[in-house]
Amino acid sequence: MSDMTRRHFGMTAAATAALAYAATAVPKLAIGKPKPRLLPFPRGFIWGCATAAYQIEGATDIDGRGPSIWDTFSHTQGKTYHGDTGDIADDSYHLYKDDVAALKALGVHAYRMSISWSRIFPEGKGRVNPQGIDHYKRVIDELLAHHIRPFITLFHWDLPQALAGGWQSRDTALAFADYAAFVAKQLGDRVSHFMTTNEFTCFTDLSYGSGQFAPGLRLPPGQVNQIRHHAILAHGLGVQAIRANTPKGTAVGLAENAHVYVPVAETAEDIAATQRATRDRNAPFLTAVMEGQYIDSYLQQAGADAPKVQPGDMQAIGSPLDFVGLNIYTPDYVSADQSAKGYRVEAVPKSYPRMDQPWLLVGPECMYWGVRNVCDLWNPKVLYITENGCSCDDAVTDDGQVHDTDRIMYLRNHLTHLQRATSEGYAVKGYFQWSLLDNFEWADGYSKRFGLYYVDYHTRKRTPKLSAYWYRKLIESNAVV
Ligand code: PNW
Repeated sequence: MSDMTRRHFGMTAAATAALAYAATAVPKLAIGKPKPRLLPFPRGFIWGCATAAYQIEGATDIDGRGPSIWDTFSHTQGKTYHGDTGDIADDSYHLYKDDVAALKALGVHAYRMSISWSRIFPEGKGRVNPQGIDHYKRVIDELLAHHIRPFITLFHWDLPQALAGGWQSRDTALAFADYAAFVAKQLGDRVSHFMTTNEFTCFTDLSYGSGQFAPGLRLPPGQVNQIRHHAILAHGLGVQAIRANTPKGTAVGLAENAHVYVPVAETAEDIAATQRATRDRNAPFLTAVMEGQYIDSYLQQAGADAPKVQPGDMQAIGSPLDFVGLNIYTPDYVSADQSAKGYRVEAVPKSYPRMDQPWLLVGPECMYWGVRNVCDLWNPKVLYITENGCSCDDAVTDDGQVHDTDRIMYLRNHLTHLQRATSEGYAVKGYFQWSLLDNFEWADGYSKRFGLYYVDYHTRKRTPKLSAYWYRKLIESNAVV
């Protein structure tokens, strides 16, 4: 230990020597002993992969599908990287049997996929397109034939273009409930888990506020707050519609990318601060859903821009859930302070490590703290990690393989921290890696690869990356490997 370090930790020379002795002595004692199974997950833990319709299906013009706002947006000049669109994507609409075989090869127990609303209701409401629902029945039956459980997301951002006003209109929440009721009735005999919506912020704030996602509007905060309200109302009405149209025992939840706060130090003060931050900063979305109310700090901050709420809305929004799905990628760090709020969210230093994506900060403790803070605040019955993964600069090398050791590093570290949550008894029951395949990464088009399988966008050939072999081993062992 250098003098510098010793001084930094305020240690005496004797203490330093003792530490040095312990460091050499401990490994020696372990030699020759049988190795315990490191970091096991509970029995029955569900391992899966996730995708979303517009990102993988292609076939946008086929079998009666109506256009969605992502067709319009991606075909608008300058909105996506290189003008990429989901017109073909992974062509999973046609190649779904290959996708199921890919899932089977990984040994997953479950597959989280979404349904394209405009395949079922080409105009968003009213007329049903039977070919749309038939397609999903075929996909789901293929999964079931291979003993893979479908987890169905009803809305993953591809809103039917025909719905006038999109999420600006309260009617869209009502149309969503009708769509949810129809799909639940059609698929409830073979699907045990439904999620209403995916990631409120992305289809409200990023779509109508900053404009980086479809429909690409930049509206003032008051209007965005109203749009947020319509989104969580759609979720709440959707929960009721699914319940009313499925057999008893069907599990209903959502998939939400709540902000996750990691304590700077694992002390009582900083931990309490992360809880305050979690409740406060997720106020328009997860907090409202879990508590059935907008908390005072949100309403005060919004002032005249607060959402207009109709009688019964908050009750629907707070409909009890069977599970909460968390999409967890990245942390924010929080410490306790003397402010009225009682916490400070730390700014992100320029040198903070990232994966191949500017927003993808590497902080695997977010897995543990995301689960813990949500459980400690709201005690949901069950949690699933409905997404976690990263984009990497993947390339097929001369040996025909993709050696994505950086993805393995990212996933292994996140799962190590998730294992901590399960070992402490938090009710997290499953994990869905994002994503099975490289796919259309929204405004980033095909420039960002998140898959366990590499997709050649000329041939649609799928090649398992090194991380796919690793994930299979992890599932086989039900432990971090
Ligand atoms: C999620 N951010 O999106 C979505 O659910 C997926 O469809 C997507 O492909 C995946 O994560 C990877 O991006 C996010 O800016 C988009 O922090 C943006 C952010 C987070 C999640």
